[in-house]
Amino acid sequence: MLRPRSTPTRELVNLDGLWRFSVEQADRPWAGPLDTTLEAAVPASYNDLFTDSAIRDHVGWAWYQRQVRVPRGWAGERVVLRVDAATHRGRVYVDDVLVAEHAGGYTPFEADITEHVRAGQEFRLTIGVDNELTDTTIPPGTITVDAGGRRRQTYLHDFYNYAGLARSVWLYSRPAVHIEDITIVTGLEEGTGTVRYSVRTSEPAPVRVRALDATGAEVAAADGAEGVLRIDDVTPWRPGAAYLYDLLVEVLDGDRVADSYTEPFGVRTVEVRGTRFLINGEPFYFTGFGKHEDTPVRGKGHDNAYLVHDFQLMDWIGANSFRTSHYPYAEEVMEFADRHGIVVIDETAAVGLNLAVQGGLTGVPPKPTFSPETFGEATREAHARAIRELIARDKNHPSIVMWCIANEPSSAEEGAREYFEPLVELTRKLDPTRPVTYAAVIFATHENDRIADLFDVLCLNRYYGWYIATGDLATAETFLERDLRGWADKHGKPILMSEYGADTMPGLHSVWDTPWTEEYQQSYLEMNHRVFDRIEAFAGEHVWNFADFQTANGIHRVDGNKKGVFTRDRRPKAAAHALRARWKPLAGRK
Ligand code: BDP
Repeated sequence: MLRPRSTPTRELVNLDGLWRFSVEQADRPWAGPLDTTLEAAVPASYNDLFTDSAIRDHVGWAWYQRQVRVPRGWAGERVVLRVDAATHRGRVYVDDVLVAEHAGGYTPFEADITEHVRAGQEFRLTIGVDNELTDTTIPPGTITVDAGGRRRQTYLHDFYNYAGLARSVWLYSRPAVHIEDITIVTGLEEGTGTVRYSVRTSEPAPVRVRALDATGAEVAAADGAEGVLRIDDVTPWRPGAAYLYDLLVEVLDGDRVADSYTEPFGVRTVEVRGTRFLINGEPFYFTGFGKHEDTPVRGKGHDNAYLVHDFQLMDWIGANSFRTSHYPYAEEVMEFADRHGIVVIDETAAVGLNLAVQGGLTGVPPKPTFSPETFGEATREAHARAIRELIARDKNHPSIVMWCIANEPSSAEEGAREYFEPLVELTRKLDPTRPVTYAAVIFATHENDRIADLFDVLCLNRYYGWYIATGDLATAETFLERDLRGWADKHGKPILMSEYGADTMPGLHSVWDTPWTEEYQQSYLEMNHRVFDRIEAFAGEHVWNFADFQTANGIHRVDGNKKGVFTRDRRPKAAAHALRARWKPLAGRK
């Protein structure tokens, strides 16, 4: 799905701002003006905006509404409404007419509303957003009713169930005959870049494409909806040294340009060879974080100030990459990574497909994770849709080097292989060019995991010294090394530590190995690094987490998860300086 852009043939109106808001009309299909005095900011999760816990803990539909005027110059154009994300399910009404419905809280959807609006006139736009999670949503969850008759949402993932319109809403115009999709796959042959492109149009029409370099000079051109461009003396896209070209695509109607759209791209290759992860044929060692979209007040609301600042901090600390744990991030984030040479592992929202975590450290599930009664056919369908939509949205970003299709599924359980095999196949069919991975939970060992061989890279989440051998780093070091060597010996694939971390209260200190202190977080990370450096197959390290983040209430959480190397307001804990000392020089060494 193309991102809405202003082009010579398309106009764009951003609908962010203050919208009327209500959770009162709960589950009623919407009709009519909203009776409310509340206003909610868009983009932002609604939960933390208000002081009312009934809104924060609301389970079900919430309603956003505003008036929108269609620009008067749009007569004769198609008018499209685009919602970047409605978490987790969205319904869009133009006046009283339902024009779009979409499930999946982190991918965009749009509706052609031409038949329902008039250029120059206003319409009432209402967006309903449902935050419910069930056995058949991605991510999954369970709704219970408490003693007081209130509905409660529980879930198996460790971040707060923020909901609402956390990303932008757009109105744009496009011509009747238009470009629907563009796919770009690049290759490098000596000094020449190959750009395989394919353009889908709304109806058969001649297509012309031109590749422009960063100065706007044309470096290749072709006619036809599919083909290969060759760029001599190409400047590749490199980690830390981004270079972007533009693909200018035009649909022709005789001599007239009916539609025009520019898609940026970078020329780079990605490959797994033995235990190495190669970008442009050169070994790449990941340093960085699992992140979250999470800030005070906004919840998961996209914010360009935090975007810039987070990337500044990542640069300061020597991080060359991150994983979009545990859902696709805003498209602005992906584009920023493209422009600044930051490497991304792009993850679906399939987090919590694991009932074994309910068994605590025994790892024994109270009921099977993969079964028709728990996560079955319908869950897998929703999961497949999440994969399709992620790849459809993100396939052209050079920064994205790998798809991560699930976080910590119960991969040691019966049924895991049957559940995952078709999903891995689907991912490879949709994008044969990028490696595929999943992040393996600590209960999945090299001995009992049933799915690792289906994937290209072993991403392991390990917490020795935190959840296991708490406060005993010597024992933790032995456990960790044994665990990692087992995986390395068995699979001969690159290993990336996709999560390791220790909760840390800023300002708490000790001369001993005391969990929660700043010193302990540092010693914990150092212990991990000693082990990584002894294992040949290591291809990278992503600390959990970049910053502290909000979670559901729980006795093991102190106003959220405190494993951040930065606090929630982005101040460094002591470990940040230690990581910086390791990572800054690493770039040249590994
Ligand atoms: C891992 C999860 C991550 C959690 C983390 C933790 O992948 O989402 O936040 O543990 O416990 O199991 O801090």
